[in-house]
Amino acid sequence: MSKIDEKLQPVLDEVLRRNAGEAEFHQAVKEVLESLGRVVAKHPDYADHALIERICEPERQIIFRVPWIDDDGQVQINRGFRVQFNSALGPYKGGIRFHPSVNLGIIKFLGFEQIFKNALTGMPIGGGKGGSDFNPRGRSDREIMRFCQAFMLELHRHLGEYTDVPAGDIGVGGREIGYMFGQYKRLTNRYEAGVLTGKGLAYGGSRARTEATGFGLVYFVQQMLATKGQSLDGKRVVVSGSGNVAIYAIDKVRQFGGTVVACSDSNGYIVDEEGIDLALLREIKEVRRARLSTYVELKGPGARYIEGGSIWDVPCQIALPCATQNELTGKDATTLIKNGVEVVGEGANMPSTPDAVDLFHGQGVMFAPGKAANAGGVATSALEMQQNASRDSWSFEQTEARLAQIMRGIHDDCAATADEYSAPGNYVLGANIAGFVRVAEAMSALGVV
Ligand code: NDP
Ligand code: 2IT
Repeated sequence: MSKIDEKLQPVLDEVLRRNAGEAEFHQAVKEVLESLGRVVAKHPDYADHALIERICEPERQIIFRVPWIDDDGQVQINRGFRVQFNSALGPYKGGIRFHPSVNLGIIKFLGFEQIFKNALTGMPIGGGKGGSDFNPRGRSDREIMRFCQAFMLELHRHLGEYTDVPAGDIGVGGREIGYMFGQYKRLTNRYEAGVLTGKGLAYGGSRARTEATGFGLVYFVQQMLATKGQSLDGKRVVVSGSGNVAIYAIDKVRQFGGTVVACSDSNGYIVDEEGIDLALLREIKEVRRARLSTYVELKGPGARYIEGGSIWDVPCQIALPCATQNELTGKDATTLIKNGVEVVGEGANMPSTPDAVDLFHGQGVMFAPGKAANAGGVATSALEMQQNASRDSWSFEQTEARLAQIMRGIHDDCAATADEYSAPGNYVLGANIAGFVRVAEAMSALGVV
């Protein structure tokens, strides 16, 4: 288990003191600081001018009230957040999450991870994240629209294609981005396409953005397997979640010859030994917006639904957690290892707990951290911004080819950095250091701001 360097311990202590009670934010900062000991030993100048302390402190944090009226005419109050974490490399960039669990600590952890992820893409984007504790579950389409409009009524004054460019995350997909873009356009009287990404193709979206995170994750896993002379062909795979990232990870695994035998939602998981029927899954999640248990009713015998429990009990060679933070614990890791898991690739942000990551490293399981493996989504968002800036629209093939190339680049960058810092095969260290160095170079050049 990596330990924090004694020079960096005071930085962590200060983060813990200043951000009391924000457990997920503490977890994300600690993991990065544990990787940076080797960097400051080699390049002490990166610790000058409180550079690392500044990286841990958001440039700006916005919290606001979101009042809206539900279908029964009742006034509802939610809380909105946008944490503009770091703009050394470009405008703040990162998704918006609508989920009842959202609080400031969660948005800060996500914003902090986003800084390094976005740096790894090599694109000119800074790091940020936003969201609300609004629960979209069971809300009508009109309620979703009114909430998105109320949310944007405050948020719009903090955004702009050169300032801050949100996208989707949990609970925010194409529908919500459309309503937010419509409201931004109305409020500003500007058709500023580059202010949001994940837009529909009818109004400035990019082909392959919907698929990008899941596809990118599988490209990353393919690269890892290739270092051992292996491929996805014939592999047995388990994917948690059944949302945007999970669906397109399942799609790409199948294209590469693997079989995904299980996926989940927050109520339970399904097992289908024939391989998840993707058309059926998409119909249930994207069209009907129904619960995953519906799959078994529609598919009939052969598929099983298990209420509650852990999807990680299902034996597999490749595990792709694509639901949420800390969904894969040390206990789950022990089960996966016992069942012969070979590769774990994080599609979600920080889905594995620190003890799970230690177990994977200790047992020689190849492990891809989310900030590298799920970077294909935000990278394709940056390609959407490029298309918007040049008023162009690329083909699916061209966009996906760029995505594949970017994922290969991130993989090779992480692997080479891990080698350089005497930790071959440690993609966590590689990702944290490679991302950090890029941000640190820019921050040093920009002075104390
Ligand atoms: P979606 O809202 O499309 O899907 C989320 C899935 O995860 C659903 O199946 C949901 O189940 C499940 N889930 C959410 N919260 C919980 C929870 N607390 N416990 C158990 N299951 C849960 O979101 P995305 O697919 O977009 O996001 C999934 C993950 O990927 C998140 O960590 C996100 O930050 C990350 N990510 C997303 C990117 C993107 O481009 N969308 C890019 C990079 C990372 P249920 O329906 O029951 O809530
Ligand atoms: O976590 C993430 O990288 C995202 N939710 C996507 C962010 C983006 O701006 O596309």
